Amino acid sequence: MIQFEQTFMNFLLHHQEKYGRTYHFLILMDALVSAGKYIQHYYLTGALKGHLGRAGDINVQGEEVMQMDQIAHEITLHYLRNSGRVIHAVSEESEEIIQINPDGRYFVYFDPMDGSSNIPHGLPIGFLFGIAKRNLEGPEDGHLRAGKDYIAAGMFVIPTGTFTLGLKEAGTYQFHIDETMNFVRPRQVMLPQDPKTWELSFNAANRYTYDERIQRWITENERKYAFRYLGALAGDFHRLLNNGGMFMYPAIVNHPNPKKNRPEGKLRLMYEASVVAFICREAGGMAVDETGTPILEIQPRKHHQRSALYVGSKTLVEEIATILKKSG
Ligand code: FDP
Repeated sequence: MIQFEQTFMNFLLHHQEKYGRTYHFLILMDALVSAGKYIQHYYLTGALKGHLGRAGDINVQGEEVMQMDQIAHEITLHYLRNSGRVIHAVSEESEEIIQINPDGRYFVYFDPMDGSSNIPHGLPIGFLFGIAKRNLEGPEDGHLRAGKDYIAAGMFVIPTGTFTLGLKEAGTYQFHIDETMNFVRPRQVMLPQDPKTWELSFNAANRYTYDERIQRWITENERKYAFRYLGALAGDFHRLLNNGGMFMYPAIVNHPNPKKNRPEGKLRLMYEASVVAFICREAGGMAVDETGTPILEIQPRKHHQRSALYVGSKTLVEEIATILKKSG
């Protein structure tokens, strides 16, 4: 018996109709989903083509390998340009802000290949993006948007073939890629309330470099939860959304080699932390930085700004925020 599935595009068309929205967003989303599929394809075949190597690697033909993160960046830019809807884009792979179309309607902030340590092994990586809309009431100054001003944020887990999309005040949905390369079977995701399935996710090797208050919290609470860490934000966050708990990448402030401290955190605010914070809010959770400030409230000062991140089930993140707000 054939099982007919609802496609992502069909889901989105109905969403736009229900909320009386324009077709412009559909065109932009079509571009991002096309990019997601192409990146998926290149990643799946990357080992055979020698694309999963490290920078400067030479393939069997003696040519310098084009790196997967660069390929993913080029693919995404191609589709964003083609959509005609994007004013400018910020990409992890480009030092400068990429000006595209002054008459566009949206700003797109993206990381086309997140979780680089997994690339040489073909293990899951992420393609993350946040979308904000231009000022439609008056002149647009192109300033960088805070997460609270995003209208949508999404995450492809590649090559697993899952796509998660948070839509402003309308929820978070997950889709799976099918044999025809369509994302299908929308399912609304809410973080589970019951702590039974909750997990903690952080790089345990960094544990003794965290602020003492965070170290203490870990010692007092870790036995209550299972521990999981893949080393790619998209994969770790995907688990978290379904199981609940907390992912954290705290500031590094007690490294034995002070030069290796990262008081601002490691993850990027605009296309990593704010993306998962937005998706999480739409799924009933929250996210804060090292000062306990909600990630979505942080106004970026620069496009590659870093931030510490605590994201997940509200009660856990609120507990951490209370600790972080008290002076050390
Ligand atoms: P990566 O450096 O491997 O690209 O921000 C990038 C990121 O991966 C996240 O995807 C991931 O959660 C984190 O950094 C992993 O960092 P550690 O290797 O320090 O744990």
